[in-house]
Amino acid sequence: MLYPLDDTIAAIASAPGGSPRGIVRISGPATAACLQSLLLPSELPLSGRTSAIAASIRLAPLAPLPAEVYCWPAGRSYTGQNVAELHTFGSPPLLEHLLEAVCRAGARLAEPGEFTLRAFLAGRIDLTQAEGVLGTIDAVGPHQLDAALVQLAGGLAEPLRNLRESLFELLAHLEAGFDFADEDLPFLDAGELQRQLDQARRQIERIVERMTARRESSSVVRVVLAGPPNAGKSSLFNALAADAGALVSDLPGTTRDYLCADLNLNGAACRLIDTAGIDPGVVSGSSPPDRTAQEIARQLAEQADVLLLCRESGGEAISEEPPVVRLAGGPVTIHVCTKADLAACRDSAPATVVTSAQTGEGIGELEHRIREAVVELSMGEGDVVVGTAVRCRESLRGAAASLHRACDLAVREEGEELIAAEIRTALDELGHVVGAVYTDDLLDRIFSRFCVGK
Ligand SMILES: Nc1nc2c(ncn2[C@@H]2O[C@H](COP(=O)(O)OP(=O)(O)OP(=O)(O)O)[C@@H](O)[C@H]2O)c(=O)[nH]1
Ligand SMILES: [Mg+2]
Repeated sequence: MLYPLDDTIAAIASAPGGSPRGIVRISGPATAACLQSLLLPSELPLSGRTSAIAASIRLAPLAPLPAEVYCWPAGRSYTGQNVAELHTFGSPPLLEHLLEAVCRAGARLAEPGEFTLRAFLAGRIDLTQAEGVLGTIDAVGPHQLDAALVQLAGGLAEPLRNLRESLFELLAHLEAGFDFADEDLPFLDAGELQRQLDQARRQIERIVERMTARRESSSVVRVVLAGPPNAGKSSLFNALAADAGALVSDLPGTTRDYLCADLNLNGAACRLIDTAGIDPGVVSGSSPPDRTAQEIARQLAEQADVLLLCRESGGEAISEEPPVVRLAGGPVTIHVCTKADLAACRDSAPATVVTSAQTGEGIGELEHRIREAVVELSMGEGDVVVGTAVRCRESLRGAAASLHRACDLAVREEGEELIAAEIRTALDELGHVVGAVYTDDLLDRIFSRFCVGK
Protein backbone atom coordinates (compact mmCIF):
# COMPACT_ATOMS: atom_id res chain seq x y z
CA MET A 1 0.00 0.00 0.00
CA LEU A 2 1.34 3.38 -0.99
CA TYR A 3 0.08 5.20 2.07
CA PRO A 4 1.15 3.29 5.18
CA LEU A 5 -1.05 3.85 8.21
CA ASP A 6 0.67 1.48 10.60
CA ASP A 7 3.61 3.75 11.30
CA THR A 8 3.55 6.85 13.48
CA ILE A 9 4.10 10.29 12.04
CA ALA A 10 5.19 13.49 13.74
CA ALA A 11 5.70 17.10 12.69
CA ILE A 12 5.87 20.62 14.00
CA ALA A 13 2.29 21.80 13.57
CA SER A 14 2.72 25.44 14.52
CA ALA A 15 3.78 28.21 12.16
CA PRO A 16 7.51 28.56 11.46
CA GLY A 17 9.43 31.16 13.43
CA GLY A 18 9.49 32.04 17.09
CA SER A 19 6.18 32.40 18.96
CA PRO A 20 4.85 32.05 22.49
CA ARG A 21 3.48 28.60 21.69
CA GLY A 22 4.77 25.81 19.49
CA ILE A 23 3.15 22.47 18.74
CA VAL A 24 4.51 19.03 17.88
CA ARG A 25 1.79 16.72 16.60
CA ILE A 26 1.97 12.91 16.63
CA SER A 27 -0.40 10.41 15.00
CA GLY A 28 -0.28 6.63 14.83
CA PRO A 29 -0.05 3.47 16.89
CA ALA A 30 3.25 4.44 18.61
CA THR A 31 1.81 7.71 19.96
CA ALA A 32 1.55 6.35 23.50
CA ALA A 33 5.10 4.95 23.33
CA CYS A 34 6.38 8.38 22.26
CA LEU A 35 4.67 10.02 25.21
CA GLN A 36 6.01 7.35 27.57
CA SER A 37 9.56 8.11 26.60
CA LEU A 38 9.09 11.87 27.04
CA LEU A 39 6.87 12.20 30.13
CA LEU A 40 7.12 10.94 33.68
CA PRO A 41 4.95 7.83 34.20
CA SER A 42 2.82 9.72 36.71
CA GLU A 43 2.03 12.32 34.07
CA LEU A 44 0.87 10.04 31.30
CA PRO A 45 -2.60 11.00 30.11
CA LEU A 46 -5.31 8.44 30.78
CA SER A 47 -5.81 6.20 27.80
CA GLY A 48 -9.07 5.88 25.94
CA ARG A 49 -10.26 9.41 26.62
CA THR A 50 -9.71 12.81 25.14
CA SER A 51 -7.54 14.57 27.68
CA ALA A 52 -5.32 17.55 28.32
CA ILE A 53 -2.70 17.66 31.08
CA ALA A 54 0.09 19.91 32.20
CA ALA A 55 3.33 17.96 32.17
CA SER A 56 7.08 18.34 31.91
CA ILE A 57 8.93 16.93 28.98
CA ARG A 58 12.28 15.33 29.63
CA LEU A 59 14.64 16.39 26.89
CA ALA A 60 18.14 15.55 28.04
CA PRO A 61 20.44 17.35 28.39
CA LEU A 62 17.96 20.24 28.81
CA ALA A 63 16.12 20.97 32.01
CA PRO A 64 12.52 19.63 32.16
CA LEU A 65 10.36 21.55 29.76
CA PRO A 66 6.91 22.73 30.86
CA ALA A 67 4.26 21.65 28.36
CA GLU A 68 0.60 20.88 27.87
CA VAL A 69 -0.16 17.50 26.41
CA TYR A 70 -3.39 16.89 24.51
CA CYS A 71 -4.44 13.36 23.62
CA TRP A 72 -7.18 12.05 21.38
CA PRO A 73 -7.78 8.29 21.27
CA ALA A 74 -8.25 6.45 17.98
CA GLY A 75 -11.71 7.06 16.57
CA ARG A 76 -12.04 10.43 18.26
CA SER A 77 -9.16 12.21 16.62
CA TYR A 78 -8.65 14.16 13.41
CA THR A 79 -6.76 11.31 11.75
CA GLY A 80 -8.86 8.53 13.26
CA GLN A 81 -5.71 7.21 14.99
CA ASN A 82 -4.18 7.88 18.40
CA VAL A 83 -3.11 11.50 18.27
CA ALA A 84 -1.17 13.66 20.72
CA GLU A 85 -0.05 17.24 20.65
CA LEU A 86 2.76 18.63 22.75
CA HIS A 87 2.31 22.37 23.30
CA THR A 88 5.31 24.24 24.58
CA PHE A 89 7.36 27.37 23.84
CA GLY A 90 7.48 28.18 20.15
CA SER A 91 11.26 28.29 19.90
CA PRO A 92 12.35 26.79 16.55
CA PRO A 93 15.50 25.00 17.88
CA LEU A 94 13.55 23.71 20.86
CA LEU A 95 10.76 22.33 18.66
CA GLU A 96 13.34 20.70 16.35
CA HIS A 97 14.91 19.08 19.38
CA LEU A 98 11.53 17.87 20.61
CA LEU A 99 10.63 16.50 17.19
CA GLU A 100 13.91 14.58 17.05
CA ALA A 101 13.16 13.10 20.47
CA VAL A 102 9.69 12.04 19.32
CA CYS A 103 11.21 10.40 16.23
CA ARG A 104 13.77 8.57 18.36
CA ALA A 105 10.87 7.26 20.42
CA GLY A 106 9.29 5.59 17.38
CA ALA A 107 7.76 8.18 15.05
CA ARG A 108 8.94 9.33 11.62
CA LEU A 109 8.74 12.78 10.05
CA ALA A 110 5.34 13.39 8.46
CA GLU A 111 5.03 14.27 4.78
CA PRO A 112 3.21 17.48 3.76
CA GLY A 113 -0.50 17.14 4.45
CA GLU A 114 -0.09 13.64 5.84
CA PHE A 115 -2.29 14.23 8.91
CA THR A 116 -5.12 15.40 6.66
CA LEU A 117 -4.41 12.51 4.27
CA ARG A 118 -4.86 10.11 7.17
CA ALA A 119 -8.08 11.87 8.13
CA PHE A 120 -9.28 11.32 4.56
CA LEU A 121 -8.16 7.68 4.42
CA ALA A 122 -9.86 7.02 7.77
CA GLY A 123 -13.10 8.38 6.29
CA ARG A 124 -13.19 11.29 8.76
CA ILE A 125 -13.40 13.81 5.94
CA ASP A 126 -13.93 13.61 2.18
CA LEU A 127 -11.69 15.12 -0.47
CA THR A 128 -13.70 18.34 -0.71
CA GLN A 129 -13.20 18.84 3.03
CA ALA A 130 -9.47 18.12 2.72
CA GLU A 131 -9.39 20.85 0.10
CA GLY A 132 -11.37 23.00 2.53
CA VAL A 133 -8.50 22.63 5.02
CA LEU A 134 -6.07 23.76 2.36
CA GLY A 135 -8.35 26.62 1.30
CA THR A 136 -8.63 27.77 4.92
CA ILE A 137 -4.86 27.87 5.33
CA ASP A 138 -4.35 29.62 1.98
CA ALA A 139 -7.29 32.08 2.21
CA VAL A 140 -6.27 35.63 1.43
CA GLY A 141 -9.58 37.42 2.03
CA PRO A 142 -12.79 37.11 4.04
CA HIS A 143 -14.78 35.60 1.11
CA GLN A 144 -12.22 32.90 0.47
CA LEU A 145 -11.96 32.11 4.15
CA ASP A 146 -15.72 31.90 4.48
CA ALA A 147 -16.00 29.55 1.50
CA ALA A 148 -13.18 27.33 2.71
CA LEU A 149 -14.69 27.05 6.19
CA VAL A 150 -18.11 26.19 4.77
CA GLN A 151 -16.50 23.52 2.60
CA LEU A 152 -14.46 22.22 5.54
CA ALA A 153 -17.64 21.95 7.60
CA GLY A 154 -19.16 19.72 4.92
CA GLY A 155 -20.83 22.31 2.69
CA LEU A 156 -20.12 20.16 -0.35
CA ALA A 157 -19.48 16.83 1.32
CA GLU A 158 -22.90 16.55 2.86
CA PRO A 159 -25.07 17.22 -0.20
CA LEU A 160 -22.82 14.94 -2.24
CA ARG A 161 -23.04 12.18 0.34
CA ASN A 162 -26.85 12.39 0.42
CA LEU A 163 -26.95 12.44 -3.35
CA ARG A 164 -24.77 9.35 -3.66
CA GLU A 165 -26.84 7.55 -1.06
CA SER A 166 -30.08 8.18 -2.90
CA LEU A 167 -28.53 7.14 -6.21
CA PHE A 168 -27.20 3.93 -4.66
CA GLU A 169 -30.68 3.24 -3.35
CA LEU A 170 -32.21 3.90 -6.74
CA LEU A 171 -29.69 1.56 -8.34
CA ALA A 172 -30.46 -1.13 -5.77
CA HIS A 173 -34.16 -0.85 -6.61
CA LEU A 174 -33.47 -1.17 -10.31
CA GLU A 175 -31.15 -4.12 -9.83
CA ALA A 176 -33.64 -5.86 -7.58
CA GLY A 177 -36.04 -5.50 -10.51
CA PHE A 178 -33.61 -7.38 -12.80
CA ASP A 179 -33.41 -10.30 -10.38
CA PHE A 180 -37.15 -10.69 -10.26
CA ALA A 181 -37.80 -9.73 -13.86
CA ASP A 182 -39.93 -12.80 -14.53
CA GLU A 183 -42.37 -11.92 -11.83
CA ASP A 184 -43.23 -8.68 -13.54
CA LEU A 185 -43.34 -6.73 -10.29
CA PRO A 186 -42.86 -3.00 -10.62
CA PHE A 187 -40.17 -2.30 -8.02
CA LEU A 188 -40.13 1.37 -8.78
CA ASP A 189 -42.90 3.32 -10.36
CA ALA A 190 -41.71 4.80 -13.73
CA GLY A 191 -42.78 8.33 -12.77
CA GLU A 192 -41.00 8.09 -9.44
CA LEU A 193 -37.84 6.89 -11.18
CA GLN A 194 -37.90 9.88 -13.53
CA ARG A 195 -38.60 12.26 -10.68
CA GLN A 196 -35.67 11.00 -8.62
CA LEU A 197 -33.26 11.03 -11.57
CA ASP A 198 -34.32 14.52 -12.49
CA GLN A 199 -34.00 15.76 -8.93
CA ALA A 200 -30.49 14.32 -8.61
CA ARG A 201 -29.43 15.90 -11.89
CA ARG A 202 -30.73 19.30 -10.83
CA GLN A 203 -28.92 19.07 -7.55
CA ILE A 204 -25.63 18.38 -9.32
CA GLU A 205 -26.26 21.23 -11.73
CA ARG A 206 -26.79 23.58 -8.81
CA ILE A 207 -23.41 22.57 -7.40
CA VAL A 208 -21.77 23.11 -10.81
CA GLU A 209 -23.50 26.48 -10.94
CA ARG A 210 -21.96 27.41 -7.60
CA MET A 211 -18.57 26.50 -8.98
CA THR A 212 -18.89 28.29 -12.30
CA ALA A 213 -20.37 31.40 -10.69
CA ARG A 214 -16.82 31.96 -9.51
CA ARG A 215 -15.22 34.82 -11.35
CA GLU A 216 -11.60 35.87 -11.48
CA SER A 217 -11.24 38.25 -8.57
CA SER A 218 -9.74 40.75 -11.00
CA SER A 219 -12.80 40.85 -13.26
CA VAL A 220 -15.26 43.50 -12.20
CA VAL A 221 -19.03 42.86 -12.16
CA ARG A 222 -20.58 44.27 -15.35
CA VAL A 223 -23.91 46.04 -14.95
CA VAL A 224 -25.44 46.69 -18.36
CA LEU A 225 -28.28 49.11 -19.18
CA ALA A 226 -30.31 47.63 -22.04
CA GLY A 227 -33.67 48.22 -23.66
CA PRO A 228 -35.34 49.86 -26.65
CA PRO A 229 -34.14 53.18 -28.12
CA ASN A 230 -35.16 56.29 -26.21
CA ALA A 231 -36.11 54.27 -23.13
CA GLY A 232 -34.10 56.60 -20.93
CA LYS A 233 -31.01 54.39 -20.45
CA SER A 234 -28.40 57.13 -20.83
CA SER A 235 -30.36 59.36 -18.44
CA LEU A 236 -30.29 56.58 -15.86
CA PHE A 237 -26.61 56.09 -16.58
CA ASN A 238 -26.02 59.76 -15.79
CA ALA A 239 -28.15 59.63 -12.70
CA LEU A 240 -26.29 56.56 -11.42
CA ALA A 241 -22.83 57.65 -12.46
CA ALA A 242 -23.51 61.24 -11.34
CA ASP A 243 -20.65 62.93 -13.12
CA ALA A 244 -19.74 60.19 -15.60
CA GLY A 245 -20.95 62.37 -18.46
CA ALA A 246 -22.93 60.15 -20.83
CA LEU A 247 -24.41 61.89 -23.85
CA VAL A 248 -28.18 62.32 -23.47
CA SER A 249 -30.49 63.39 -26.27
CA ASP A 250 -34.15 63.16 -27.26
CA LEU A 251 -33.36 61.67 -30.67
CA PRO A 252 -33.85 57.92 -30.62
CA GLY A 253 -30.56 56.17 -31.27
CA THR A 254 -28.36 58.73 -29.53
CA THR A 255 -26.06 56.25 -27.97
CA ARG A 256 -24.12 54.83 -30.90
CA ASP A 257 -21.46 52.98 -29.05
CA TYR A 258 -21.35 52.30 -25.37
CA LEU A 259 -20.21 54.15 -22.29
CA CYS A 260 -18.65 52.86 -19.10
CA ALA A 261 -18.45 54.24 -15.60
CA ASP A 262 -16.94 52.55 -12.57
CA LEU A 263 -19.31 52.73 -9.64
CA ASN A 264 -18.68 52.16 -6.01
CA LEU A 265 -22.02 51.42 -4.37
CA ASN A 266 -21.28 51.55 -0.70
CA GLY A 267 -18.21 49.38 -1.06
CA ALA A 268 -19.57 47.15 -3.85
CA ALA A 269 -17.56 47.90 -6.98
CA CYS A 270 -19.02 47.40 -10.45
CA ARG A 271 -18.80 48.77 -13.97
CA LEU A 272 -21.93 50.42 -15.32
CA ILE A 273 -22.27 50.15 -19.10
CA ASP A 274 -24.72 52.16 -21.20
CA THR A 275 -25.58 50.57 -24.55
CA ALA A 276 -27.37 51.62 -27.70
CA GLY A 277 -31.11 50.98 -27.71
CA ILE A 278 -32.00 47.66 -29.28
CA ASP A 279 -34.68 48.25 -31.88
CA PRO A 280 -36.22 45.09 -33.27
CA GLY A 281 -36.94 46.83 -36.59
CA VAL A 282 -33.46 48.14 -37.15
CA VAL A 283 -31.86 45.29 -39.01
CA SER A 284 -33.29 45.92 -42.46
CA GLY A 285 -33.83 49.66 -42.80
CA SER A 286 -30.87 51.14 -40.99
CA SER A 287 -27.45 52.44 -41.82
CA PRO A 288 -24.38 50.26 -41.02
CA PRO A 289 -23.22 52.22 -37.92
CA ASP A 290 -26.60 51.61 -36.31
CA ARG A 291 -26.37 47.96 -37.01
CA THR A 292 -22.89 47.85 -35.49
CA ALA A 293 -24.03 49.73 -32.38
CA GLN A 294 -26.94 47.34 -32.03
CA GLU A 295 -24.72 44.33 -32.45
CA ILE A 296 -22.36 45.69 -29.79
CA ALA A 297 -25.36 46.36 -27.52
CA ARG A 298 -26.52 42.80 -27.97
CA GLN A 299 -23.10 41.39 -27.17
CA LEU A 300 -22.74 43.59 -24.10
CA ALA A 301 -26.15 42.47 -22.87
CA GLU A 302 -25.11 38.86 -23.37
CA GLN A 303 -21.94 39.37 -21.35
CA ALA A 304 -23.70 41.22 -18.55
CA ASP A 305 -23.49 40.00 -14.98
CA VAL A 306 -26.37 42.28 -14.03
CA LEU A 307 -28.83 43.38 -16.69
CA LEU A 308 -30.91 46.51 -16.11
CA LEU A 309 -33.77 45.96 -18.53
CA CYS A 310 -35.29 49.41 -19.13
CA ARG A 311 -38.59 50.47 -20.63
CA GLU A 312 -40.79 53.50 -20.32
CA SER A 313 -43.39 53.57 -17.54
CA GLY A 314 -46.11 54.53 -20.01
CA GLY A 315 -45.39 51.43 -22.09
CA GLU A 316 -47.08 48.11 -21.92
CA ALA A 317 -47.26 46.55 -18.48
CA ILE A 318 -45.59 43.30 -17.61
CA SER A 319 -48.17 41.44 -15.60
CA GLU A 320 -46.29 38.37 -14.56
CA GLU A 321 -43.38 38.50 -12.17
CA PRO A 322 -40.19 39.01 -14.17
CA PRO A 323 -37.39 36.63 -13.27
CA VAL A 324 -34.90 38.20 -10.90
CA VAL A 325 -32.88 35.10 -10.16
CA ARG A 326 -29.73 34.25 -12.01
CA LEU A 327 -30.54 31.39 -14.35
CA ALA A 328 -27.77 28.94 -15.23
CA GLY A 329 -25.02 31.10 -16.71
CA GLY A 330 -27.35 34.06 -17.31
CA PRO A 331 -27.24 37.50 -15.75
CA VAL A 332 -29.19 38.77 -12.76
CA THR A 333 -31.95 40.75 -14.45
CA ILE A 334 -33.51 43.80 -12.84
CA HIS A 335 -36.57 45.26 -14.60
CA VAL A 336 -36.63 49.03 -14.58
CA CYS A 337 -39.47 51.36 -15.57
CA THR A 338 -38.24 54.82 -16.56
CA LYS A 339 -39.71 58.31 -16.87
CA ALA A 340 -42.20 57.74 -14.06
CA ASP A 341 -42.75 61.52 -13.91
CA LEU A 342 -44.42 61.37 -17.34
CA ALA A 343 -46.74 58.44 -16.87
CA ALA A 344 -47.75 56.21 -14.05
CA CYS A 345 -46.19 52.81 -14.27
CA ARG A 346 -48.85 50.24 -15.03
CA ASP A 347 -46.56 47.44 -14.07
CA SER A 348 -47.82 45.49 -11.09
CA ALA A 349 -44.81 43.22 -10.68
CA PRO A 350 -43.33 44.18 -7.31
CA ALA A 351 -39.75 43.37 -8.40
CA THR A 352 -39.78 46.15 -11.03
CA VAL A 353 -37.96 49.32 -9.99
CA VAL A 354 -39.90 52.45 -10.97
CA THR A 355 -37.60 55.38 -11.68
CA SER A 356 -37.40 58.89 -13.04
CA ALA A 357 -34.02 60.30 -13.99
CA GLN A 358 -35.74 63.70 -14.03
CA THR A 359 -37.01 63.74 -10.44
CA GLY A 360 -34.62 61.20 -8.96
CA GLU A 361 -37.46 58.90 -8.00
CA GLY A 362 -36.36 55.29 -7.52
CA ILE A 363 -32.67 55.97 -8.20
CA GLY A 364 -31.73 55.13 -4.61
CA GLU A 365 -33.80 51.95 -4.81
CA LEU A 366 -32.12 51.00 -8.09
CA GLU A 367 -28.67 51.58 -6.57
CA HIS A 368 -29.68 49.39 -3.68
CA ARG A 369 -30.85 46.60 -5.99
CA ILE A 370 -27.69 46.78 -8.11
CA ARG A 371 -25.58 46.69 -4.98
CA GLU A 372 -27.45 43.61 -3.72
CA ALA A 373 -26.80 41.82 -7.01
CA VAL A 374 -23.13 42.83 -7.08
CA VAL A 375 -22.60 41.63 -3.51
CA GLU A 376 -24.36 38.35 -4.25
CA LEU A 377 -22.29 37.75 -7.36
CA SER A 378 -19.09 38.57 -5.52
CA MET A 379 -20.08 36.09 -2.81
CA GLY A 380 -20.31 33.48 -5.58
CA GLU A 381 -16.57 33.98 -5.89
CA GLY A 382 -15.93 32.24 -2.66
CA ASP A 383 -18.55 29.53 -2.79
CA VAL A 384 -16.13 26.72 -3.42
CA VAL A 385 -12.39 26.45 -2.91
CA VAL A 386 -10.68 27.09 -6.28
CA GLY A 387 -8.75 23.81 -6.27
CA THR A 388 -11.98 21.85 -5.75
CA ALA A 389 -13.81 23.73 -8.48
CA VAL A 390 -11.05 23.07 -11.00
CA ARG A 391 -10.71 19.42 -10.02
CA CYS A 392 -14.40 18.55 -9.83
CA ARG A 393 -16.23 20.55 -12.47
CA GLU A 394 -15.81 18.00 -15.24
CA SER A 395 -16.74 15.06 -13.04
CA LEU A 396 -19.89 16.84 -11.88
CA ARG A 397 -20.83 17.77 -15.42
CA GLY A 398 -20.25 14.15 -16.45
CA ALA A 399 -22.49 12.95 -13.61
CA ALA A 400 -25.23 15.40 -14.57
CA ALA A 401 -25.01 14.32 -18.23
CA SER A 402 -25.33 10.64 -17.27
CA LEU A 403 -28.39 11.35 -15.15
CA HIS A 404 -29.85 13.39 -17.97
CA ARG A 405 -29.46 10.40 -20.31
CA ALA A 406 -30.84 8.08 -17.63
CA CYS A 407 -33.88 10.31 -17.32
CA ASP A 408 -34.39 10.34 -21.10
CA LEU A 409 -34.21 6.56 -21.14
CA ALA A 410 -36.74 6.41 -18.32
CA VAL A 411 -39.12 8.74 -20.18
CA ARG A 412 -38.90 6.57 -23.28
CA GLU A 413 -39.35 3.51 -21.04
CA GLU A 414 -36.22 1.94 -22.40
CA GLY A 415 -34.29 -0.89 -20.76
CA GLU A 416 -33.68 -0.53 -17.05
CA GLU A 417 -30.21 -2.05 -17.56
CA LEU A 418 -29.26 1.01 -19.61
CA ILE A 419 -30.63 3.32 -16.94
CA ALA A 420 -28.71 1.43 -14.28
CA ALA A 421 -25.50 1.74 -16.33
CA GLU A 422 -25.93 5.53 -16.54
CA ILE A 423 -26.54 5.74 -12.79
CA ARG A 424 -23.38 3.73 -12.19
CA THR A 425 -21.40 6.15 -14.38
CA ALA A 426 -22.84 9.10 -12.45
CA LEU A 427 -21.92 7.43 -9.15
CA ASP A 428 -18.40 6.87 -10.42
CA GLU A 429 -18.04 10.53 -11.33
CA LEU A 430 -19.41 11.64 -7.96
CA GLY A 431 -17.05 9.14 -6.35
CA HIS A 432 -14.13 11.00 -7.90
CA VAL A 433 -15.37 14.26 -6.44
CA VAL A 434 -15.63 13.07 -2.85
CA GLY A 435 -12.66 10.72 -3.14
CA ALA A 436 -14.57 7.44 -2.83
CA VAL A 437 -12.82 6.62 -6.10
CA TYR A 438 -9.29 7.99 -6.23
CA THR A 439 -5.85 7.37 -7.65
CA ASP A 440 -2.61 7.76 -5.71
CA ASP A 441 -1.60 10.33 -8.23
CA LEU A 442 -4.62 12.49 -7.40
CA LEU A 443 -3.96 12.24 -3.67
CA ASP A 444 -0.33 13.17 -4.22
CA ARG A 445 -1.39 16.21 -6.18
CA ILE A 446 -3.80 17.39 -3.51
CA PHE A 447 -1.84 16.62 -0.37
CA SER A 448 1.55 17.75 -1.62
CA ARG A 449 0.14 21.30 -1.68
CA PHE A 450 -0.25 21.20 2.10
CA CYS A 451 2.49 22.24 4.45
CA VAL A 452 4.12 19.75 6.79
CA GLY A 453 2.24 19.35 10.05
CA LYS A 454 -1.27 19.74 8.59
N1 LIG B 1 -39.47 63.45 -18.34
C1 LIG B 1 -38.46 62.59 -18.39
N2 LIG B 1 -37.77 62.47 -19.50
C2 LIG B 1 -36.74 61.58 -19.53
C3 LIG B 1 -36.40 60.81 -18.40
N3 LIG B 1 -35.36 60.03 -18.72
C4 LIG B 1 -35.05 60.30 -20.00
N4 LIG B 1 -35.88 61.24 -20.49
C5 LIG B 1 -35.86 61.78 -21.83
O1 LIG B 1 -36.03 60.72 -22.76
C6 LIG B 1 -35.23 60.95 -23.89
C7 LIG B 1 -34.31 59.76 -24.14
O2 LIG B 1 -33.44 59.59 -23.06
P1 LIG B 1 -32.07 58.84 -23.15
O3 LIG B 1 -31.57 58.72 -21.78
O4 LIG B 1 -31.18 59.45 -24.16
O5 LIG B 1 -32.59 57.45 -23.69
P2 LIG B 1 -31.74 56.21 -24.21
O6 LIG B 1 -32.46 54.99 -23.80
O7 LIG B 1 -30.34 56.32 -23.76
O8 LIG B 1 -31.85 56.34 -25.75
P3 LIG B 1 -30.91 55.68 -26.86
O9 LIG B 1 -29.48 55.82 -26.43
O10 LIG B 1 -31.24 56.48 -28.05
O11 LIG B 1 -31.32 54.28 -27.00
C8 LIG B 1 -34.48 62.23 -23.61
O12 LIG B 1 -35.19 63.32 -24.16
C9 LIG B 1 -34.51 62.38 -22.13
O13 LIG B 1 -34.46 63.73 -21.69
C10 LIG B 1 -37.18 60.98 -17.20
O14 LIG B 1 -36.98 60.34 -16.17
N5 LIG B 1 -38.21 61.88 -17.27
MG1 LIG C 1 -28.61 56.36 -24.81
